[in-house]
Amino acid sequence: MRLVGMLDSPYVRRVAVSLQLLGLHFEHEPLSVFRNAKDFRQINPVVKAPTLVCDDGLALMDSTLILEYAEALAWPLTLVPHGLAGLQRDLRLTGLALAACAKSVQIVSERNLRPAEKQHEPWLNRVSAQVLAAYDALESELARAPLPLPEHAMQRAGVAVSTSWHFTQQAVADMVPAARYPHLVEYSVQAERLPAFLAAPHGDGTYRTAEPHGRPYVPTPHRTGDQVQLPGGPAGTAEPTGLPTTVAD
Ligand SMILES: N[C@@H](CCC(=O)N[C@@H](CS)C(=O)NCC(=O)O)C(=O)O
Repeated sequence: MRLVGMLDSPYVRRVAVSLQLLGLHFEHEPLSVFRNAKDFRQINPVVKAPTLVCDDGLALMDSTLILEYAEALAWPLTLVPHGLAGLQRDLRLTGLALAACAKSVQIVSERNLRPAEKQHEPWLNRVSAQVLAAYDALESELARAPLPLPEHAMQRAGVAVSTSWHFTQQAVADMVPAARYPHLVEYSVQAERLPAFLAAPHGDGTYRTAEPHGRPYVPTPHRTGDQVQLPGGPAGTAEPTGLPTTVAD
């Protein structure tokens, strides 16, 4: 499998981290949807990051749909919680995180792609309010009931929340003051220490699959009651190219 897209895209990073947590091997091609649009188009004419080129050559897009495919591949490993209440909370947090992510990306695009004289302040204000509303809700959720410590359990919502928060802080921190979100900050700090996150650092780097040893985290198998044999998964290291990070692409 090949994951195409830059790790300065929160969606690409979400997929890279999740694939690793699920123990799925993949190669990473850090193509930019802007700077490498021509090459990207050869792989996926729609030029959307992330794109996952499956082993049979079919290209999937959209992080949520790619992760649905990954979950099917990784069975019985999963990042999705069992039980209705756990699933509901996971969906609530993941939805908020993806909304915060989408609105953060819109701010980056407005600032970096649109000429200054054409920027529309009412639009920026609207989007900024949406980002803050999403993070306010996430902060309340974490204050009310903390997510499990990342080193003990990292599930779909945990990946979405931490990759989204990290992206926002890297790209539009001035719009979302960290001091207002202590629970999110603490959760993100812990998540970013996990090997799966360290292997996919925000920026222009390339995720690389490393030796299949040292993966400290084993996702929850689907069948909790059974003794399910969990396959060994890869750990990763990334080698940043040192190129400057510009827009989320
Ligand atoms: N909902 C999509 C959003 C993906 C997305 O918007 N990716 C951006 C990069 S951060 C992209 O492909 N931008 C190029 C474009 O839309 O033309 C997902 O979850 O994958």
